[in-house]
Amino acid sequence: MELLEEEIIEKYQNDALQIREAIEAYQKGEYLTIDEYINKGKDNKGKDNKRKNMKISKSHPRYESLKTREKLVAGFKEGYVAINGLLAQGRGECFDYLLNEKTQNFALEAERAAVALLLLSKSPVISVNGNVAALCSREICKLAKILKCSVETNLFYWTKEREEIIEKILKKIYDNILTEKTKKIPNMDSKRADVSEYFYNADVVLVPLEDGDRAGALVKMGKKVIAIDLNPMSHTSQNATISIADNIVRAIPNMITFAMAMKNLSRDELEEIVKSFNNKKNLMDAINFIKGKI
Ligand code: PTJ
Repeated sequence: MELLEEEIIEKYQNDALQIREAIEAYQKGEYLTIDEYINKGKDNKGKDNKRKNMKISKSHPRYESLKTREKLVAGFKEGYVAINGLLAQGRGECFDYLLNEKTQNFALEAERAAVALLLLSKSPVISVNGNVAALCSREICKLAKILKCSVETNLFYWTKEREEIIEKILKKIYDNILTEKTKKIPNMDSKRADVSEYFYNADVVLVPLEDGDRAGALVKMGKKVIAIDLNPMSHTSQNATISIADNIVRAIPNMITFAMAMKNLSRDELEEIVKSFNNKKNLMDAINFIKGKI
């Protein structure tokens, strides 16, 4: 491999798409900087001239899914969705297709149990990354308000700029946003380890759309972890206390409905809902459903 290609890989780090485009551009003699790459669909006034005629027809069979993609692309252009967030959505879509792009009964049960656990919690926190912010900031804040949860950003592809944009979006909607990252989750190397003291001490945390080592590390700290991940086989789904195999754009509105209906239940009733939920069985139901589709 030529030295410049190594430099490109070094420069773009984890961004496989940017690496490939940059190497191809370099081979054609037109090497792009990150800013040029991001702005190349814009005219000289910064307006998007590449996609402005793109309209999604409501009659399209995958209208909802295409609309969801557009939200992520908009978040990417606004600078707070990581480019890898677009890849993550593709990963999720593949599983959503196998789940008939619908909330299945096992997901609904997990959503109900998750709401019960959050209502029982003394110090619940909802974690928000770039994808979550683009797909459902408003709904996350609505759920947090009903359940009296704090909300905190947590980014895998961390940059100060992205963190600040997401915090600004959330603060416009909700007043309980935690921003001081003074603690580290033990035994974790990535930036995902950085959390507020409140998160560090939280008893229940909702961590949507993140796969890796954090859910396991949080469980080891003694926390109850709720995951939302379309892939029931992901590390996060497998490690969580309650794993919701559903698209976040459906899961959070369902949880809002449950929260409104359940917020006046007694602790005994909520405990009964949590006790009767079996996460291992629920995950197997999700995996068997997917198997049945293949
Ligand atoms: O904003 P950042 O920097 O924190 O980055 C966010 C992403 C999502 C890019 C980052 O957390 C990441 O790389 O995540 P992974 O490891 O790709 O895991 C994301 C998981 O979420 C995968 O298991 C997907 O199946 C799942 N997923 C993707 N989109 C959805 C989803 N689950 C539910 N609803 C979705 N819309």
